[in-house]
Amino acid sequence: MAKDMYKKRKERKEKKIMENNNENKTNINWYPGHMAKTKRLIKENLNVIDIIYEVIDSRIPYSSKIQDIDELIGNKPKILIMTKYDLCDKNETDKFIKYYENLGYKVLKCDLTSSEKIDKLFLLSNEILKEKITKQKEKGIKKETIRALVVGIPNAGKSTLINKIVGRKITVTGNKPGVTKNLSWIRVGKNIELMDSPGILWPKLDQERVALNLASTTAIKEEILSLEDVVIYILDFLHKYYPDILKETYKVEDISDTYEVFETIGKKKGFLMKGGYVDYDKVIDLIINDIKKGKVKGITFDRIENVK
Ligand SMILES: Nc1nc2c(ncn2[C@@H]2O[C@H](COP(=O)(O)OP(=O)(O)OP(=O)(O)O)[C@@H](O)[C@H]2O)c(=O)[nH]1
Ligand SMILES: [Mg+2]
Repeated sequence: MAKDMYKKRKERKEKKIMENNNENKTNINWYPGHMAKTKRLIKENLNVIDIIYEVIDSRIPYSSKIQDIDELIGNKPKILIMTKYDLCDKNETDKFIKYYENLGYKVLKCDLTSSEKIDKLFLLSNEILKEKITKQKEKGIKKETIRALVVGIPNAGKSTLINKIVGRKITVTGNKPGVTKNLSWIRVGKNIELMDSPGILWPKLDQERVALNLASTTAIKEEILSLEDVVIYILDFLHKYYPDILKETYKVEDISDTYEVFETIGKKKGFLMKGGYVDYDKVIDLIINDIKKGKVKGITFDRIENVK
């Protein structure tokens, strides 16, 4: 029964691949209305915003960067905040930090779950805005409040960042995309205001690898890519770049037969259905959750050599 199930799945997958090959490979055209709305609202609010805090996920330092962000935010001063640094492969992610710094970005890496304060963000913000504030003072304009817009893809940690800055849970967070629904101003102390925003993506997820990376880190929902495809991608990726993590976590070395891998993991975990067959869906959920909850960490899904 389990084998039949697997066969059916495999056939479905192969059919899908054939269809994709016939049609221009990946054609994931997914852009919900609320993202278009968020972009419009950001544009409308831009004139009162002094600085942009662009939040990206350290595990996908390329895939989580909104492609058309500069078209959206113009040439406003900005800081690139790399969250989840505790979960990434520092060696690989640091290459991206250098890359972005070379492009002129101010980059701040952080673990928002740690107790460490994030004062550096304000020092950096003041440093970046110093000239503007001085100029305005000369013109007789007293700048009372710095307004920062927090922007990024879904689930990157925007609301968690705001809670950390404020020092309490002022906005709702959650390990799934689409938690924040509206734009809202949050006052921090006397002279800083932050604007939280719902996650946005680019209209076309036209690079398959980017789409899979986003799904692997729970930035896009299941309806866009099947969890099974995502898990097969994760296993392949671990096998290629992190064989030790694969071996240590799942006691698996050879992944040439996905069916065997699911069997091995399922049996070890006791994910058995009636008749002793392995429940593949449970195996799939396990792997997705291990990445999502940071049980499997030290992984960066992007590679600098793939940046176009
Ligand atoms: N380990 C770790 N987890 C983090 C970090 N930052 C955020 N998270 C977790 O990531 C998940 C998503 O965080 P949110 O702040 O809700 O993300 P968001 O960008 O506001 O997401 P949306 O509102 O859905 O767009 C939460 O479970 C956070 O606890 C970090 O630096 N390290
Ligand atoms: Mg949020």
